[in-house]
Parts: sequence; structure tokens; C-alpha cells
Amino acid sequence: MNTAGIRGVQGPDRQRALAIHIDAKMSTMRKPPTRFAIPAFLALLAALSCNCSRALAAAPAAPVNSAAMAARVKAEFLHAWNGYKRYAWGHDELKPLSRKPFDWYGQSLLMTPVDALDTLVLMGLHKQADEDRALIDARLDFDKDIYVKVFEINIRLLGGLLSGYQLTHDPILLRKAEDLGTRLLPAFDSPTGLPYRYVNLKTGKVRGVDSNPAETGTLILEFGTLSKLTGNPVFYARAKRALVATFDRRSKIGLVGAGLDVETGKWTDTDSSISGGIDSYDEYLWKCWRLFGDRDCLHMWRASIPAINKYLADEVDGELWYGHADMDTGKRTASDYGALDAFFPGLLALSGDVKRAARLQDSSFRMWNLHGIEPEVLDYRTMKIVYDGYALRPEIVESTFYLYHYTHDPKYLRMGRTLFDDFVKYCRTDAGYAALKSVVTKQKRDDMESFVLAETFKYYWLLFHPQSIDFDAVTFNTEAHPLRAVPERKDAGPTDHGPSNR
Ligand code: DMJ
Repeated sequence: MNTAGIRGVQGPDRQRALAIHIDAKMSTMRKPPTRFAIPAFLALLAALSCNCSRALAAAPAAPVNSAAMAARVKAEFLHAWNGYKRYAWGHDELKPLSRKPFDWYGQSLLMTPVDALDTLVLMGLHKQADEDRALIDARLDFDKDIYVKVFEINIRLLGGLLSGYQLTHDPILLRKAEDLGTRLLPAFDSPTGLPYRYVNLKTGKVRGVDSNPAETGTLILEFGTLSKLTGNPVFYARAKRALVATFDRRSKIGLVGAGLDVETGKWTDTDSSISGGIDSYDEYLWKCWRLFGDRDCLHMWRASIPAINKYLADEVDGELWYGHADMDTGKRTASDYGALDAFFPGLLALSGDVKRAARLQDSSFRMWNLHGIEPEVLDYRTMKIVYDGYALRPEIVESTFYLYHYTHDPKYLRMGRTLFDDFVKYCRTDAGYAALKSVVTKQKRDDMESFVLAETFKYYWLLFHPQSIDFDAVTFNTEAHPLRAVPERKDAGPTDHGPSNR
């Protein structure tokens, strides 16, 4: 895994990113079975020695009892939440093996409580939700002299506060969201309008010029909603400008790269993919149109998706995958696909391409079944693992949820049941859920990121209990926070949608 790969793993701190990078390097030395080098009967033997046997044997699976699955999901979510409460209450995250708290920046920004609030509400865990809200109301304070990562704080905290507000109508949550949004605004004060990666919450000072499309283009759902709710257009305008500035730098063939300098606006890495570092930029082009009806976003999506499908999609032995290509030439640079990429079937389905979505979802599930848990990165041409970690990521579950919504094919309920069974089997600990160092050895890592409670459990829940959300009325941000369209305020001016250059 190269440094672009590190950028793609969007962990909260450098130490964690470094650990992942080291893991990644080590994993390239391991040798899982290859697809092409061995004859068919050996391939079958190889399959039988890993969890593929279970996938083959389980083909005519029993029908899924959604209510029973939903109850299991809720119970397991509560197990993780109670572990957090017991060992890490008031801190950012629980370390699920050492049972210690962890704060991203040395002092808590209540990452897990804010990220988990809407899941508690959607699961009908009202007592816990009230307790959580009381903690946030009393203790969440952004007046801190720390540099925070704009992308992560936006998707987890701003997104969580806004969806929490829309679900509970607690005005304190909106006040805190507005305070946070205001403190993040200096990040946009670059010559290009592309946000710096870090901003100091107290001083407004910025750092981090080498960014990427995911970080410059994953802001508009949260900042836009903040504008709609407060009546202050500045949030929408800044995030829209950053999104357009990213789009305007696409190559002649319509792709974006994995790294760009926010001061010069020049690309620092021309590797294109749907993976970490780019993923949610694509997602927000479509979702900005879906949530706000902003035609510029629809235009940008329509100008981007054909290039993605042309240059990144890869047909291999009748399977559909998405790999990497150079943004200028379209030449294939890598056949890597991984846990982060597994969001793409969901986005394809949401934007109307259910056929392609279903094919790619089959590939994601094949990747999962190689070892009974998906790796962070797989080379789909050789079927060798490039990075064997598993961070408890939600993306494959998210796509299963969308595909079931659009097709009602019970195959996706069975898929979800398999994913959940494996997730519990390999990742559960006495105190919560732990990431895996390696999906091959199943050795655990002392990490339970806040997105596990915000996203992974929420998508499992919604798959088996879809009636807890009005699908058409909300758009999920990239951290699975459901945002509701806000009716146009009478006092909103014409600049509400920000600068438009098309
Ligand atoms: C989450 O924080 C978000 O989904 C983000 O867009 C990508 N990575 C994690 C989950 O894997």
C-alpha cells in the first residue's frame, strides 16, 4: 500500500494511520490462495480450507426472519454501547480490548456519543438516547485549542448533531452545530476555496495543504443543512464552492485524482479510483442533488459518472469490479478494491443504476467470503490480499441495505445475515466490538471507531427493520446520519445555493 492508501484510510490520528500503513506493508508479504495459478480442483480445495466453503454450503439458505435479526442487531448494538458507557463514558471512543477510553486529540469531543445518537433514536432506545443527549448538551464544548481534521469532524460531529436535532428537536444540538460550523469556516479561506485539512477550533488557524477530493468535497450535505436550518447561507456557499472547485479540476476525460494542493489547486496524486480519498466526493455529488435539488450538483454527477464507469470499472471473468486508473490517460494503474469501495453499489442503486449495483455487490460479497470477513484491500485480478486489516467498516452493509430497498430480493437479507453472523463471530469482545489486525488470522486490534455505532450497526438495523426510517424523506450523509430536506425559509436569499458558474 502506498501513501495514497494511507490517505484513503480515514482514521482519526496519525498514529493510527501509521499503524495501518505498517500493517499494510506486512500484509503484502502474506500469500493467500490465487485465482489463476491453480487448477479448478485445487481451487475448490483452497475454498474448502477457508470460509468460502461456508458460502458454497449455505447456498440454499433458510429464509431470513427479519424481526429476529433486527432484535439480534439491537442487542449487539446495546452490548457495544454499554461497553462504551462502562469503560469510556464522556470520551471519544472505547478501546474494546484494553477497555480503556481513547480521545482523538487528547481531550474529548464526544465522538461516539454524537455519532451514536441517531442510531439510539432509530432503534427506539429512548432512555439511552436521552442519557446520551443530556451528556452532549452538558459537556460538548468546541472552545478548544486543538487542530481537528475538518473532514472527520464534519461527517461525524456536524452530521451527527444535525440529524440528532432533526430527530429530537433538541435546540441545544442545533446551537452546538452552528457553533461548530462557524469554527470550521476558516478552513475554507484558501486561495482556491478548497478547505485546508485541519483547523484550530479556538484560534481558527489552519494547516494541511495536501488534501484530496473526499476531504474537499464531502461537506455540502452537512454545511448545506446547517444553512437551511439557521437561515445563514454562508455554510452552503463555502461548501458548494469547495465542491465545484474540486469538480472543476477534473481531467479532460472526467476523472479526479487522489491528492490536490488546496493553495495551488494542482494535483499532487493523479491516481483515480472510487476508493478512500475520493469515495465520498462522488457520493456527495449525487446526494447534494437528492437532498437539496441543486441542479449544479446533478450536472456535476452526470459529468462524472460516465468516466467512472468507463475507466474505473473492470470486467474480470464475468465479474464487475472497480479499480484504479490514471486520471489523465485512463490507463489502469491497479486492480485494487476493498472495504471502502464497497459503498459504491449503494450509490449506484441510489442514483438509479440497480443492475450495475447488483453485479458489484456480488463482487463485494465474494471478497467478504474469501475469509469470512472482507479485507481492507484486495487485488481482484489475483485475489491476493493487499492489506488484510478490517476496521469494522459499514460500506458493504450500507450497499446491502440499498439493494434490498430497491429490489426487495430476499437474497440481500440472506447476505446481510451472513455478514452479521461473521461480524459477531469474529469481532465481538467482552466490552464491545474490535477491529481485526488480519482477516486471515482474525487477530483483533484495540479499536472501535465511532462509525461502528453510527453506521455499521445502523445499516444492519435498517436492513432488517426498514420501517424505522422514511427512506424517501431522508438522505444519509457519508457517516449514515439521516438528513431531512428542510423546507425553504421565506427569508432565504438567492445566494442560498452558493455561487453557480454553470
Ligand atoms: C466513515 O467514517 C465514513 O463512511 C467515511 O466516508 C469513510 N470511512 C468511514 C467508514 O468506513
